[in-house]
Amino acid sequence: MTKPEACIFDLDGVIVETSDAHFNAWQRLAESLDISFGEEFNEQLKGVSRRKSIEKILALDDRELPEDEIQQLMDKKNGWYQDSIAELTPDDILDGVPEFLEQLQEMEIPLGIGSSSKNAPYIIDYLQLNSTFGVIIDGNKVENTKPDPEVFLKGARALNADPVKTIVFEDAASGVEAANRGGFVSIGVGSEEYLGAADLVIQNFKDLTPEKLFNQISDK
Ligand code: B16
Ligand code: MG
Repeated sequence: MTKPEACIFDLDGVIVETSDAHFNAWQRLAESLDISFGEEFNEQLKGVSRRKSIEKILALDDRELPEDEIQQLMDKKNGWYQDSIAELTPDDILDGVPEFLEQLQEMEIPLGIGSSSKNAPYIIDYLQLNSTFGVIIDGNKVENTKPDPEVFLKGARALNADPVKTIVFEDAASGVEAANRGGFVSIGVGSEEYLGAADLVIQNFKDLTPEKLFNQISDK
């Protein structure tokens, strides 16, 4: 692939490792309801909204709860999650990511965030990345959660980029599916086992340069 028109990054699991904080908070909540789940099920919670996540957890036990209780449970989980992310600093940006972003900026490639998280604005502040991304589309700005492509399509539109010529970086199967459904070039960040649907899977950003990556992407 030649130089893309834009690059859109998922946040949790791509720029910063907050997936464990989500996992711990959901597990703690599930335990309080006598529901248990492990890492494999947790993969299904990555990239999807808070609402979809609690629905999936309750469905594990065919549990149906009134709306006000569901709301209270989501608030409780979010409180625990917010406590743990309040400690984030720029040092928590994942290895290789700052260098990779800098090189993309030097190439004048517009950059955006496409996250399902309603906490994305706080995380970006803690990481001091506000000026890096021209466009931030998060869970507060979309109606449909990943795997719906809305978050990335809104990002591409705001960056004035054609999805076919835009790269999306994602750590979740739901996010890779969203990128593919939107017609983007999808890069899975993590394990081939869960992200095999991506156009290309990378383990992380360590020692990766934009040139190396673009060369590895075969045209769709
Ligand atoms: P919140 P991403 C997603 O962020 C997480 O992967 C997912 O686990 C979480 O449930 C979702 O955000 C909603 O997060 O409760 O903070 O609104 O990976 O799309 O950046
Ligand atoms: Mg993610």
